Amino acid sequence: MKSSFIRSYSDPAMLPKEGLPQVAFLGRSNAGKSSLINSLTDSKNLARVSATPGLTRLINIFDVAGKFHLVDLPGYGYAKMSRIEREGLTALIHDYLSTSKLLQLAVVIVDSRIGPTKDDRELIDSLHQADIPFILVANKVDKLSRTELSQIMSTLQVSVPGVPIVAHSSVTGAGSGELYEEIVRYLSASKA
Ligand SMILES: Nc1nc2c(ncn2[C@@H]2O[C@H](COP(=O)(O)OP(=O)(O)O)[C@@H](O)[C@H]2O)c(=O)[nH]1
Ligand SMILES: [Mg+2]
Repeated sequence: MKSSFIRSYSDPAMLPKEGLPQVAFLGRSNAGKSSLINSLTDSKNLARVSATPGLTRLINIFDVAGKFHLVDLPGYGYAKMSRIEREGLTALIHDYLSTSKLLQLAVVIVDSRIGPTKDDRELIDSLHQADIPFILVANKVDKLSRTELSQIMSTLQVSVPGVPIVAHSSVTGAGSGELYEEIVRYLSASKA
């Protein structure tokens, strides 16, 4: 799959108003978003995988196979961030979600070992309120036993009824094809 970095924006108002449909990737800092973007696009270093979380304040846009634009939003919920920084980040994310003309779908990445945090739930609430459809990714499932996996999957199904949930691991590659299929299926259905 041919994917490429397009550019970074610090201000959501500068994002293009015309072009391919956008799929926004959102998640807590350290939930594995960059690794997931790499595994989804079959690349080693498209989105930088960081061992120092909470350092990205930019919105990065990638072209995925000429089919859609993947919008990588800054990770939220980083503990070492000041309150002001945290609020700025939340504002940036909400600005993007409420002003983007091309946003069609969001992908919310949750660390399956931790489950949905307060920040994850708040984000999910704002997606519901803004009527933005989303797919939920239970990430890092390589860290779970079968029992733990089925527990977290049912917890998630109960908390977001009707939302597709993909169990994913960047270590094993599990779920990455499924996520891609879900995205493309959603985009082609909404075009019709
Ligand atoms: N076991 C495991 N570790 C992962 C997985 N995805 C990411 N990680 C690790 O989690 C940390 C954060 O990953 P990163 O992709 O930078 O997360 P981001 O902050 O959400 O972009 C890194 O140490 C990764 O190696 C996964 O699927 N399984
Ligand atoms: Mg990252």
